[in-house]
Amino acid sequence: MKNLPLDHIGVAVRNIEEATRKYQELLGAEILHDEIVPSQKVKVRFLKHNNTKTELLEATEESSAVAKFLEKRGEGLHHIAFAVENIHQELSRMKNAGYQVLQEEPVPGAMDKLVFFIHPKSVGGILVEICQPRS
Ligand code: CMX
Repeated sequence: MKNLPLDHIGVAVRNIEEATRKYQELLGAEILHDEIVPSQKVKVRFLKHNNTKTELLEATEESSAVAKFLEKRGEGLHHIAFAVENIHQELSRMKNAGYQVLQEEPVPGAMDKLVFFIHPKSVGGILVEICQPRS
């Protein structure tokens, strides 16, 4: 089995601009990419610091998973994302291994990737995203 590389860390924030200022001041992060992801009801900003990426997530609708997270838990670590080469195969493998996969099929995510998520209750309290570039 492959040793999956970290793709990014997702952080739920109430205000992307305010969070960006802190990450820039504290870590010297650079803005890499801004996007609205309708399927996830979020506005995201990817920050790059050296060879790591942080995805800041702001909810665009009250029904967004991120809005619910902020209401219940406040700002903080939302998910950790790992990159794969065959996302359909990984979804089946993880589901068959008994992990609570939250999508039947991979869905479109930010930065033109296909993604699926594994419930935090399956992974010691951390929401895990699995992603793969579409092209
Ligand atoms: N990390 C850790 N724990 C989390 C969590 C998270 N991100 N989100 C919810 N939880 C916890 C809740 O605090 C709650 O814990 P307790 O039972 O101890 O109180 C429990 O999980 C709730 O679970 P639930 O009732 O099954 O589910 P929710 O309605 O709260 O939704 C989840 C949680 C993970 C199923 C939902 O957020 C989801 O489907 N997420 C995947 C999609 C997503 O997050 N999209 C936004 C990001 C998109 C992007 O990166 O582009």
